[in-house]
Amino acid sequence: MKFETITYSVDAGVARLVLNRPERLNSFTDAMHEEVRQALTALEADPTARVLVLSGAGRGFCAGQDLNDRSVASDASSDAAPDLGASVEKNYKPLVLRLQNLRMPTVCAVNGVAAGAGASLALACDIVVAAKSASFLQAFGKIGLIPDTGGTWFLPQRVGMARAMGLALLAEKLPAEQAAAWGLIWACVEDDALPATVDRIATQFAAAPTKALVRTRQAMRASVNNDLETQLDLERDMMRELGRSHDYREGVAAFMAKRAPQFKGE
Ligand code: T3D
Repeated sequence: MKFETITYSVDAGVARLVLNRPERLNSFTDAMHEEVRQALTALEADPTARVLVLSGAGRGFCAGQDLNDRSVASDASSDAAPDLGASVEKNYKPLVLRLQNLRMPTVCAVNGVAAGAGASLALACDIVVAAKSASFLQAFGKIGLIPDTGGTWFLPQRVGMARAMGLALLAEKLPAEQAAAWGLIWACVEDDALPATVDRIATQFAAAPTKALVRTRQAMRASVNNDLETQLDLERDMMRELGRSHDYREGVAAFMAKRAPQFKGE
């Protein structure tokens, strides 16, 4: 597919969506949101895709909303004042929900700074790997906003309330190494090792029992609101479903035969 602000491709089960406005640190315009929506629609309809890798072109991952993409009136009562709630409703909220509900795992390669909604976007992915020179910045506090795109949900859950509060209120860059040490992301690797590390994970996921991975994600996320008994019930129901799946039969058969499994993702 041909796009102006992103690139999108699928090869050997791996879908790659690259935010591609490097001169603006891949910040989001309305046009970019629209292209991301189109790419996700293509991805959802593609039976060959088994994993999504999200990354940014150039030196940054994503600087959140492009602050040039709208006129911000100095007078809040002016008709020209943008409705950021409408922007969140149309763009950022559906983006996070689509990623969270995707029928395949998602991997985010954070190659450089991830700021504002760009930081939240990374956290909306299942596995986040960052280059050592990358950083995470809750830039919202510097421009009079709150962490959106799920920021106020992801941050306290991943790093605890004290650190989440510090990150959001102080709006200081969190280096990737510290982000990994705090449990905000899965791993921080040397800059030149990022592509190979992400490729290794993507290749593994492209051959994995996809439905089981997606159910795992759903169960993990549901645990936030469930008591133990409800969670045990959920696990029972998912185990019942997966126990009837092709990939479970194949996984056990391959184990018994001491061969590599050929999962179909179903
Ligand atoms: O719809 C809605 O508005 C609601 C949703 C809001 C969600 C949000 O994401 S709000 C938060 C928006 N993002 C920010 O506030 C981050 C702004 N950017 C920065 O703070 C810094 O650029 C960074 C810390 C990310 C990186 O700093 P640095 O020094 O490495 O790079 P730089 O020189 O600041 O940026 C390079 C260029 O990208 C520069 O352009 P220039 O001067 O070379 O022509 C800069 O203006 C541009 N750029 C970076 N971020 C944005 C941007 N242009 C527009 N919008 C940006 N967000």
